[in-house]
Amino acid sequence: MTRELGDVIPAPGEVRPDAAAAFTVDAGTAISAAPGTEQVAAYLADALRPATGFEFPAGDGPGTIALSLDSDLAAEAYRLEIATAGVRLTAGAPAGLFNAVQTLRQLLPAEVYAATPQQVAWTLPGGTIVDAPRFGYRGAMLDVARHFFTVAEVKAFIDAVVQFKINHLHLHLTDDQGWRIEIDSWPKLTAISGGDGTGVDGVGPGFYTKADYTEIVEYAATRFVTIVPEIDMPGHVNAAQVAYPELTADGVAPPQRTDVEVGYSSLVAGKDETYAFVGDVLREVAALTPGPYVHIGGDEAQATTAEDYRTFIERVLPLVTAYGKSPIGWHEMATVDLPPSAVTQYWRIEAADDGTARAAATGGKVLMSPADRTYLDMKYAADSPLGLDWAGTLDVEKAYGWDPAERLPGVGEESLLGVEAPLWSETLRSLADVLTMTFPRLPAIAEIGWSPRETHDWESFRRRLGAFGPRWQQQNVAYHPSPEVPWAE
Ligand code: IFG
Repeated sequence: MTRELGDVIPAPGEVRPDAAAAFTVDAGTAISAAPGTEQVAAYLADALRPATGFEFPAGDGPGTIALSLDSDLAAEAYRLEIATAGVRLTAGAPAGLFNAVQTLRQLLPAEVYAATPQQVAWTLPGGTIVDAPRFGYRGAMLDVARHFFTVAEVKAFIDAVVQFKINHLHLHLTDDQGWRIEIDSWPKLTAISGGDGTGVDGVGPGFYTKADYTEIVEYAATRFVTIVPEIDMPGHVNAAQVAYPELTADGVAPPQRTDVEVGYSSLVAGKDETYAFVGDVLREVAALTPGPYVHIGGDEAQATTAEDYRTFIERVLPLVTAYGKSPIGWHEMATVDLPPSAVTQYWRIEAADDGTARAAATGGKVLMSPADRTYLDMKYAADSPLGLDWAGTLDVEKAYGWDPAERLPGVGEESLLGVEAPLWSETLRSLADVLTMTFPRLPAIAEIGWSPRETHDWESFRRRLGAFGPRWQQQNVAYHPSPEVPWAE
């Protein structure tokens, strides 16, 4: 049965249904790509061909799906017009057209995600949608240090999350249990700490060569996703110290760690080798990263004195900006005076120090990831087999039921860069585990990041969410059948 024009996640800003204007895609439907829209037009054709079996030739005139750019619209904004004469996608830039395509796919029957031709009427509900994001940064984070995920798995994750207009992927590349990004000037980082026996429970070797990382970055770019690499420092560095003992205070390599403890390792703020190491790593990672951000971690530095922490962060921040990037750090970083380009990622649940609010007060942007609402590694319920529960359990309603502008006193709408849903992998062992923890809670965070506050409504969201069960089944995307969602058949 035909979808309703408003049955989209994230909820669009403006929905004007016109039931008399339904359009049916058929074998004769052509795609008209105005200059500058060719990449997205090709993506759209590739997305629709398998399940429809239609050719989608290039063509103009009535009955086409027409893509065009309109500089009056913001880059990620779009207008989607569905009429009996044809479909028009208009956006401020290709990224906005890509967002329009995600909406269009959601308005086609669930079979549109099938890998083989389906015999259904490909009818789109008539009307017009005008839409634009509330926040520019709508992110997911994948911890590839505790458990390594391959390039193919990361690509599959990207393809799943962009359907909800997520446009940043933060990769947590290094931690106590593993180092997952090749650094030419420090080869033992991956040779040893990306090797056998690394990861939680020693589950596994794995690291991205520079070519692998570039393959991820380039694939993400074709989906208008910005990659944000994280090198976690000064804590969470046991893997680096196993590989290079000169990074420790006593020059003795610590044992490899495969447990889930945190807060026991620290780079040495007073050693010059520390900054030679950090400088080389940041230089090489920045050179591989076209996006504007490099994340330097900064969390849980219990093994670093407050003074050493300050010394370290103050010496490292200029290295990030020297390589042309804006630093992001977990909010402990905000105990130090930050440059205006620095972004504070808020995560703790107890009343945090006022560093984040102070950073916001001086014009710094805040990325909202409160663990009790956005940490997708939290168990759905007490008896969930996967996940942790130190921030409490997290069901869909709790992931949906908050507003980032209301979370921290002193951090209002104008200070927010956006939201991000981190997925830590201590308890994850497969892509299916990743997807089960991600869906259906990530769509809640995606709607908070994209939709106007006045559209925020749990009953509407849970009803719209119910239609995605069949859509994830068609894609073989493992999802958790949360009992709070009225799943469609
Ligand atoms: N906190 C740690 C993560 C991870 C997480 C698991 C942050 C910023 C708990 N740091 O979250 O390394 O262990 O939920």
